[in-house]
Amino acid sequence: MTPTNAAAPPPPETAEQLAAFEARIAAGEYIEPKDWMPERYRKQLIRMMSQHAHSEIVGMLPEGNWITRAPSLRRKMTLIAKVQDEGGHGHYIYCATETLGVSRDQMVADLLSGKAKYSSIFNYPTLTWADIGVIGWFVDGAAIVNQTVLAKASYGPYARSMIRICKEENFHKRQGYEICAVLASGTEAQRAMVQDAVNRWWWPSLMMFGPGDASSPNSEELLRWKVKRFSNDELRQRFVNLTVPQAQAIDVALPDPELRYDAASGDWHFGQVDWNEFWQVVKGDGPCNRERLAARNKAHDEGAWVRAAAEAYAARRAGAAASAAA
Ligand code: FAQ
Repeated sequence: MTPTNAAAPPPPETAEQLAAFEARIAAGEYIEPKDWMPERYRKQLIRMMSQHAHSEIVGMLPEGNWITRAPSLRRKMTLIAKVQDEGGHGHYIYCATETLGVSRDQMVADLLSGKAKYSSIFNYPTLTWADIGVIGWFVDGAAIVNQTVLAKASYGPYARSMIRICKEENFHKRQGYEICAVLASGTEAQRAMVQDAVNRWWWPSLMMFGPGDASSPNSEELLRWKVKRFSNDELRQRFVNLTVPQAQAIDVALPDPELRYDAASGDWHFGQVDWNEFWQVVKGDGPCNRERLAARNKAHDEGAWVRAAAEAYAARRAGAAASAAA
């Protein structure tokens, strides 16, 4: 027997529907929630956007860890604002994902059970204050490279959610780079601290762009449907090209002996990413995967009373509105 709450299976897709959809994509049109879309497009978007939203939420944890230990009031205020922004980004993207017919409860349940993925980068620990600078510089810097392009993704709600997010990420990157610049021009100990953080975060930041193009099963479809506009390797290269001069400007070394400028291509050639480490982290066995999931579950459990109170309030208001209308 079909469970009463099971969603009806989508009707079969016709060749005409698919052709009309592909033509809209080819013409550069945005696809909106009520438009017809292939089931596979909807599923790919739910996968990618929910992972993105989870990343923003889990991404609050490594930096949140330093709010109580920020070295000055100015730094503390900036960090609180940044971490709050990331929470906001998660919520925009969850809202945008809900337009595809998946509930927020389902997405959150998948995160909390460990079923859903989130960005590998947030499974690394923040050991010193310099890590906060380097996260802003590298992690938000990488996010900007990726998300500026997603602001032109073919799905309207996703593209639009990226516009404000990118503006805020720009501020995050600047504050992070400024922390690094100050430390890099400070005492010997401060210089050593920022260099150590750069050494630890550089390679995991390059992993944020996903596996190399030859090992990226989703890219072909996402590029065809203009959700992605550039491949994982193209965006990784763009990030390296942007970041090398920034490191040079503050006299910090990037931990890659193979890094060299290639005049012919105009690119900075870089060494081999450790893909074994990447897959280990993605599969749940990174330095902080368990800690991150435990923290999200604890926050969810401790927030149960807020959800219950909000529901009771909404029910009371609905009751009051019904009696006023009667
Ligand atoms: N971590 O076939 P592909 C931020 C998975 S936001 C974990 O290449 P795709 C802001 C991938 O899901 C950071 N898993 O996948 C911030 C797939 O598995 P599946 C998040 C990864 O989708 C800053 C499998 O590997 N940004 O940082 C990763 O075509 C500071 C095969 O990969 C976004 O999510 C990874 N790094 O390309 C917040 C941007 N890479 O699902 C707080 C949107 C790949 O088939 C503090 N997403 N995988 O089981 C994207 O642009 C794409 O989804 C990629 C991956 C590029 C991440």
